[in-house]
Amino acid sequence: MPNYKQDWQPLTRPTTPDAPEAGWWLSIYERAWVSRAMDELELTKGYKPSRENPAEGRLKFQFSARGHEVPQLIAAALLDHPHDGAGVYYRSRPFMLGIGLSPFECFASVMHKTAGVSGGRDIGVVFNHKQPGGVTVLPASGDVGAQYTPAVGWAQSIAYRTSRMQQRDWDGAIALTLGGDGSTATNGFWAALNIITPHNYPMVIMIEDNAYALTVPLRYQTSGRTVIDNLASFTGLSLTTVDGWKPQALYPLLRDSLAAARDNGGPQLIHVRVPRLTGHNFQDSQPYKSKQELEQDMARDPLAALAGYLRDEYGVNDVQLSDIEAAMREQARFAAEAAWEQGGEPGPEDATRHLFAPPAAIKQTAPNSEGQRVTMQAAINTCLAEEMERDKTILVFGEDVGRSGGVHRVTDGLQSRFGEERVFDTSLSEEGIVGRAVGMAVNGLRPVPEIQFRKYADPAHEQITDAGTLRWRTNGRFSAPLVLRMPVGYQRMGGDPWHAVCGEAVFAHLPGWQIAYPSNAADAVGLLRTALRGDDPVLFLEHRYLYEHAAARRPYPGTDYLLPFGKAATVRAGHDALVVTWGDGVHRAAEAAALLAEGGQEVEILDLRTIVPYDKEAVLEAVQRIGKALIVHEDNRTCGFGAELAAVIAGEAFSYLDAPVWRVTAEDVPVPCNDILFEAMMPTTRKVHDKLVELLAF
Ligand SMILES: Cc1ncc(C[n+]2csc(CCOP(=O)(O)OP(=O)(O)O)c2C)c(N)n1
Repeated sequence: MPNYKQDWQPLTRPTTPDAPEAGWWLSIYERAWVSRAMDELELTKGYKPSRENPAEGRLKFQFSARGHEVPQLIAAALLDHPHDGAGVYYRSRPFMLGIGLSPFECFASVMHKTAGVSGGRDIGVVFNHKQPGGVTVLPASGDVGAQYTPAVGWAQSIAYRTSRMQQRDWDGAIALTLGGDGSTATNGFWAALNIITPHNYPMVIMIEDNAYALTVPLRYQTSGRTVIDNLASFTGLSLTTVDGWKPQALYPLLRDSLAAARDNGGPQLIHVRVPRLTGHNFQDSQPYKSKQELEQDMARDPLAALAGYLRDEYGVNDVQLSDIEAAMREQARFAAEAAWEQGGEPGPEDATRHLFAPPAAIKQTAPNSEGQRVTMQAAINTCLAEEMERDKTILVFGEDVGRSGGVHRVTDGLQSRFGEERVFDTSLSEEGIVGRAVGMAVNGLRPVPEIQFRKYADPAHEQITDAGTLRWRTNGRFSAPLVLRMPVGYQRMGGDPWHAVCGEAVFAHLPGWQIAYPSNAADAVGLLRTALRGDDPVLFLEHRYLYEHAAARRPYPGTDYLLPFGKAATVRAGHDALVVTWGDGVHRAAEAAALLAEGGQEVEILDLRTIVPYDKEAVLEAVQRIGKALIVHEDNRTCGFGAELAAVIAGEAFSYLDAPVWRVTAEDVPVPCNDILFEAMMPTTRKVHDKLVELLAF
């Protein structure tokens, strides 16, 4: 028996591209049959998922690609530049088989074995793939449409590497994304089109239109007959359409579209009609399709059509075709058994592995404490410039950050210094900003996107959650080290519901993101530099009031100044009560502590500096020493990060407490504009002071 794990090779393009030789078509046919056989095998007893008796089936999910195989495999054969990138979705297994993922690995994935692409963590059809000198399949998402903007990031990275970095080996590389007809209604699809078309990025989108999104027919997704009709007036996008059951038309169209994208012909959208020969998944028996529709689907099976083409055009006979089918079925069976027997089981300790990069040693130096104090805004700007000078892969972008230097002036002057390819304005799509950053980070660049205000991260939430879990989902094969800068909180004139949101607790709840929330200029520099040199995604929260506020100014700490994440700072020592806080809370607490010191009471203030990871040791040590703790934060109270801290203190330092753990936080409402309402809602110095008085008297 051959070793299918090792012997499985990526498909190649035909040696005679104008008229592919029979052997090439047969390689497509064979692999299409492997895919078909795998899908069919997965629905047989012993494999088929069973709700009633989960132990009976080897699988928990089955998503069939029957009907989609041939176009995907032709695309895979043409995707052969060593720097090509691909965005895929859950119906892309034929494509994966084409680019070199073996049936053994595919089965190990759906059986949730360690040899699978996620080490047993993810649904086995949510793929990722890296191979030296071959196509990179970007970590896919279970979110429909989430594959588009990361692929855009890959395409933009190609453009950056060829034009700015002059890396000639990237010339001719492209990003290809596959997607279903339903996905053309998603934000990600439109965000992608709006980014790739004005910039002529080398990207191909192949829409596999099977006329249904789960049970919902196409007419609910798009107002034209197909998305292609609606896109007719879209400038900068080449549109083509083809039937997946016509191999003689399919191959030249894919060949020419991919070649055009490789040759500066700009973005291409290929619309391929395919039948979905089964339900959406193993549970769906398609009761919503008419008998006639079902018959029509069967009559349009691209695999049967390819068999006919091989017979008619290449003289392949029925015996040869049925021998191939039998051999491929055997191959699928062998791979399935091998995956079940040898795929490997993870240990319980694996569940929490690979959420973050392995800890790296940080070379810590003392900050320079001499000279003129600079604002936090200026300090971040200087740090970005220094790091961009050092590392040519850093790209800074977002709404208004380029020409104008950002609405907070944090990126002021960076575009004129580093050029438009490295510091640029983006389209108004937060999904596009974060999604493309993910693709760039996976590509090896170091993106530093800005979300203009915390509230406006809402449209990017899907990409943010997926970026956080990317390392874990791929069992540590991929990482997305991007630094997502985000202004938070109120400013000098007060607040409002849209520009003054903090919301760090929402992010702290998402696995995989580190979160920095500095309270002064020196810490901001140290943490930003560490973030820019690390291997994890980092949310870098910059408080708007502190951008220019005198209390947050510090001498510039130095060009190599780094601060480790998870190391709190004692900003004021004391023994009567402890305040644990971060960001602007540090300054509110400092003012309250100064007032209390006038009466002889000494409050200690611990500035967490980073929320994930946070310095649990320092918190518990201080609580044990002082016995009274108040948590102060500007985020809303319920399920705020203070609740987490209070639970940990209660759970791990209960016997040291001389008083309840209390919190001073924002009320559970949005930030109001009116000054009276604002004071009533915010954790003001007065409220911190009064609660400390109560705590000290307890
Ligand atoms: C953001 C999001 N919404 C809903 C779903 C549930 N869902 C999974 S597949 C699917 C239909 C997608 O249809 P289409 O893009 O046409 O691809 P097809 O399954 O037909 O290949 C839906 C609604 C999801 N996974 N992600």
